[in-house]
Amino acid sequence: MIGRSWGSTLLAVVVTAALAGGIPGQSQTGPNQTGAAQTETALAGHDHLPKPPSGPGTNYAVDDPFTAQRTQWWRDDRFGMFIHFGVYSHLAGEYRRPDGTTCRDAEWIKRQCGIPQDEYERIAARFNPADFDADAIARTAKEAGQKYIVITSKHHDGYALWPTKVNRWNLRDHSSFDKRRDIFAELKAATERHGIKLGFYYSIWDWNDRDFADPARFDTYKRRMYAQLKELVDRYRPKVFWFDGEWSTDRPNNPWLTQDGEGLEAYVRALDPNIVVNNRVGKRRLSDGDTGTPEQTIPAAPVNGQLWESCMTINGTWGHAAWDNRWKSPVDLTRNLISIASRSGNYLLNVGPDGSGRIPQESVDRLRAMGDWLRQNGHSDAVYGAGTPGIVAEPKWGVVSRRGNTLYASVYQWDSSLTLKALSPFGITGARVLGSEQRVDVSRAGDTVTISPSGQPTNAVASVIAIDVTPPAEAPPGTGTGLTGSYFANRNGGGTPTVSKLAPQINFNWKYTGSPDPGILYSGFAARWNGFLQPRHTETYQISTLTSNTVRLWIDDKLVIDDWVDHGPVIHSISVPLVAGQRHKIRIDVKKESNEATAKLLWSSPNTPQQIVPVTQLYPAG
Ligand code: FHN
Repeated sequence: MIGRSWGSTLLAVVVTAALAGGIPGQSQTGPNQTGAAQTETALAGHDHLPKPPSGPGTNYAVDDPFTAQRTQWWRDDRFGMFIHFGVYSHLAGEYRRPDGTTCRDAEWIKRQCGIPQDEYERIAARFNPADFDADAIARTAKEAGQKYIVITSKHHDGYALWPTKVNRWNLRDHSSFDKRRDIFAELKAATERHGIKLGFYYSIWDWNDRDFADPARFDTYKRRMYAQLKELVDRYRPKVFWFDGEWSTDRPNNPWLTQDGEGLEAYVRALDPNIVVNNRVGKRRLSDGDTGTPEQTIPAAPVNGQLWESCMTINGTWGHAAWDNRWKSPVDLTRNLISIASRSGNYLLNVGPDGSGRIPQESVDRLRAMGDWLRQNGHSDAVYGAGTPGIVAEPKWGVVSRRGNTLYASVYQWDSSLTLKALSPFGITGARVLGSEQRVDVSRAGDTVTISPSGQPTNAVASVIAIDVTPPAEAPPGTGTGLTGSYFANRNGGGTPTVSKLAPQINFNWKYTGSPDPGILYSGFAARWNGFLQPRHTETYQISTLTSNTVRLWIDDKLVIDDWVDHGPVIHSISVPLVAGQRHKIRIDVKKESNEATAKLLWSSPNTPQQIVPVTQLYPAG
């Protein structure tokens, strides 16, 4: 791409230029009367832009999102509120063209209905969300049981909902709204009052910024984007950045590349290492960000290789559309939540406030109904902090989640005899229907568990039967220190390693510009890890490698994964019976041929939630 700079180069440019007291902006027409001076002023104010790590020796994998303290709240909370709100909300989903015809859409209405920029600016000038009530919004989320909120800070139309200084295309500078108000500051205060985390959606794709569509000036756009993200962090300390608009498309052309995602992710983590970042920071892959983003769909099983969150509309549109009455039922919405939690996922359920800033009553009613189920009978134990059971298969009559050594069978189709398929040995010490005194018998014959409630269901959405189980004792944590790492400044891993050092975990995301060691160029290298893997349970483990480029895995001298062809980020998995406490020999070979390099070793088992294999369970070669 002409004039494009990659990853760390750009970051250096952003830091250098800002530190030099200003970055040349692009004077633009319209509300973006972002004269160079204003851009420079706005960006020069960021003269302490963090300088993210980059270059040889950089590992962009900052931790294991499956187990990091940083993501613990996200993995426990399970249920969030998505909010799509902006100028498009003012149109309520319908645009009447000058010729009298009408066109319908929601947050894409400017592009899909061909609204000229000057006309859209006139519409924006009338936008006045005077009824935006942050406390009411936070209370609605709380009553629903939604533990975090992700609100659109800037959607594809480029319009910012906070008083950004990077341009004038925002709620403060281009609307009929009270210029003394800052709805994000109000929402930050309200969510804190109600114990709800706040995050921001931010669209990379920008229909408004002239530099976005110009390959020669895309970096100028990126500098503005970086500056806006820093404004959001400095002003509101978000817990989540939910990026979007990363896909290749036109009108305008979207030149976003995986290299851009590498730089953006590093930059956001340098702004605040605690922020949870979704995979649309890059190209929506397993090696991008912390969380996967299935949209309007629910994976049928736990996702291998990445935390995940299903985002979904509560009717049929993200932004407000007065004509959209495709409201999902409270039963379906609640069962979606329970099913998602039983597969170790999060549910980000959307509301689209209208042009005045109010959440439609139909949404409020459905969210309250979901909260009612969660509050009843302690049902929330089946969701918050719960995940895939591991030791039983998902039944047809409902779903099963697990917290510690309690299973929560959420029964959609009640019956006096409910069977489960056991996937590993475990005992049963008790069972109870939440909210009922009825007797429940649970028995096991082979791999069939039979649950026999004696009474009636307690709830039309889902009745929950808690079952206390006793899995086989696990071996104590190991005393491992990691695998022996051999790193080569060549692509074939031949000869003497350039660098040898202990690898506490196999959790490497070198991407384009990183490498195993400062002495190894990122243009091409090879790596080998040898040693022993020690499980804590005697059961069948799913051992997975998440790699970009090539991978070979041996366990007990048997080649079990072999993909020696240069590939993009993919996960390979193998089921292997392992013995608790026993040290199983392991060897992993990878090489970087081109593009980006990633190498992660994960495992899961009926009693081991998915994670990067921990250091305590890895031992160096002899
Ligand atoms: O184009 C957007 C769309 O408007 C909406 O924001 C959804 C929400 O995830 N994301 C994009 C479509 O994938």
